[in-house]
Amino acid sequence: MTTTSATPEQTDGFHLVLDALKLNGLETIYALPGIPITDLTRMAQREGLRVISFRHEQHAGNAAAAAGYLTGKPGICLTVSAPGFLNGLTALANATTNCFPMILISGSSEREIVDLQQGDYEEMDQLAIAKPLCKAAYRVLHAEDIGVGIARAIRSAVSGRPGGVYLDLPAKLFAQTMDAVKGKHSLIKVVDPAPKQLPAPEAVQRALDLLKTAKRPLILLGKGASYARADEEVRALVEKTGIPYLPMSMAKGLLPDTHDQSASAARSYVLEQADVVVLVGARLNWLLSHGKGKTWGAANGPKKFIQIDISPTEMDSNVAIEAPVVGDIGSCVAALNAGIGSNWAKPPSDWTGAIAERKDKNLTKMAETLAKNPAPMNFHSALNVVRNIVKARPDAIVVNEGANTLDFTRSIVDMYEPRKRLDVGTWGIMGIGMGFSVAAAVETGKPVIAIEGDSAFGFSGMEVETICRYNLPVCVVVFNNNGVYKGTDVNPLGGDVAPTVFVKGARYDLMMQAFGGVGVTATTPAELDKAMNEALASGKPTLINAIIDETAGTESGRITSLNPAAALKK
Ligand code: ADP
Ligand code: TPW
Repeated sequence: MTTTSATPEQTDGFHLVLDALKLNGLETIYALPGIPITDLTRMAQREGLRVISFRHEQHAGNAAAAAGYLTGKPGICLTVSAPGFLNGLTALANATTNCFPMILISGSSEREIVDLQQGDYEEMDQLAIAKPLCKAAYRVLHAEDIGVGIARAIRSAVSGRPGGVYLDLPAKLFAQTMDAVKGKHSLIKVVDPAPKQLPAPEAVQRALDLLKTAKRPLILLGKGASYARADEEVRALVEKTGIPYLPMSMAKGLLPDTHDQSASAARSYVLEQADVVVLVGARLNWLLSHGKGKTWGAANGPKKFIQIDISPTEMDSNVAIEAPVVGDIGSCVAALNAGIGSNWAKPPSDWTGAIAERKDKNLTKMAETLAKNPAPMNFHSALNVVRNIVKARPDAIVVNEGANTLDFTRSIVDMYEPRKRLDVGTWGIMGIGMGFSVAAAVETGKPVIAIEGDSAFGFSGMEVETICRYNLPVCVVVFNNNGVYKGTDVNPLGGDVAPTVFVKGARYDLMMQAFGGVGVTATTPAELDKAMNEALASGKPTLINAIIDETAGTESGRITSLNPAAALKK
């Protein structure tokens, strides 16, 4: 091995990295160039990989995470050292928290200098910093180990519970050369990167036995079930058993939200009343009130849980799991389905009937609210438009963030196909909007509709330039109510405006126009409908500044009770 540039018989670190990615079908890189990876991005493009270049690494990282979720292959994010790496790290940690597979590849300084803290350009011990924030972290020091490094990163990202992986590539690695034939042989095409994990037959039987005793069964589908791509198996489980189901936010559309057995419109009732709950790729975390308390009808006694998950340590994380079924969702659900014959007793009609009654009542109430046409628009009248657009274009991908904007979109906009809804996920993080939108458009070629609170949009707003640069079919709708949550807070002392308030009447539409996209302001549902339809028909990057009543909505949306001050008010 030498560090001179490669001759025709030789290859180098740059090419080995790119060849290893290509060999494993990883052909899109979400990146932000700079020392030491600028040439890697140029060479990647020359070698036929697609390089999507961002304005901030967090959004490149979010794009990689969304790509991982949408394709089941690890999304690749490439950054420079120290600050670029740190900017990407939030996305890596968020991907890991959400069980999305991605690999953050960052250039770094040489070990000799970093370990003696001698003050290199953008010096940082990146590997040590990344380790606690992701599923696995590796560094490659020698060109001949690049193949192994990338293979290990791929396996770590997608096998078992998926997550984020960090791969540290010191600058000098890229310029190392080695014999081209030996280099080629050093690369690994990963065989079966996410192997099936079959559940034990006795675990399946235990689950079936418990399910048979249920008087008020419920199936809860999480984003793990969407990710698993076991769409037909999941549908068969729901339909063969006749059990009502609830989708978590990103599991909406795994079965169409309009499905007869969807209990979404009777959510509180079914969570409170169910006696046996089947969790399919959903954790009993804060989003499900930890499986405890009033939400779960604690007064009616404890529930019994069947939990299907690939991670054995997820079991009993919050409450006792009576029947754990550990394995991949496809295999687990198939095994359960095999034990559910045509003579399976459907749930008692007093249970399904009570749910249907509540659903009818709530859906009628919702229809009345949606039919109103207040001036200015509120969340409901604006989302009624989005609801109808998505109904007409069920293949479009909906990206969604904000507080009220998130909660109302989730409950009002029905989804019809699997993996069409991307949102703030397990952390409730703001800033995923434009990164997720770019990846959704790039990976699927489908239209993307991003429904964004005005605060939420601000976290990634500069990436509208990226959307314009790559001419992506993304329609961003900013729900502009002049602030975080609402625009009505007042500083009691005068002077500066309140911390939650923005410039009134901000023209977000001009941001898109600045880069050659379409920017429109919509003050009525009719204007919003027209602008969205035009965006979908043209496929042009579009930003609609939708003016929403600044008094509409509530503090923190539906999670007001998590604000520490709420405890003081009790
Ligand atoms: P939600 O937020 O929708 O409730 P979570 O992110 O909390 O969903 O839970 C997803 C769960 O799905 C995780 O516990 C993860 O281990 C699991 N999971 C992800 N992929 C698979 C798979 N292919 N098979 C089984 N479980 C999976
Ligand atoms: C990384 C805290 C949660 S929701 C939100 C913030 C700042 C914005 C709500 O206002 P928006 O929506 O978007 O205008 P709406 O519909 O209510 O008007 N930093 C990060 N993540 C989170 N979750 C926050 C801050 C937060």
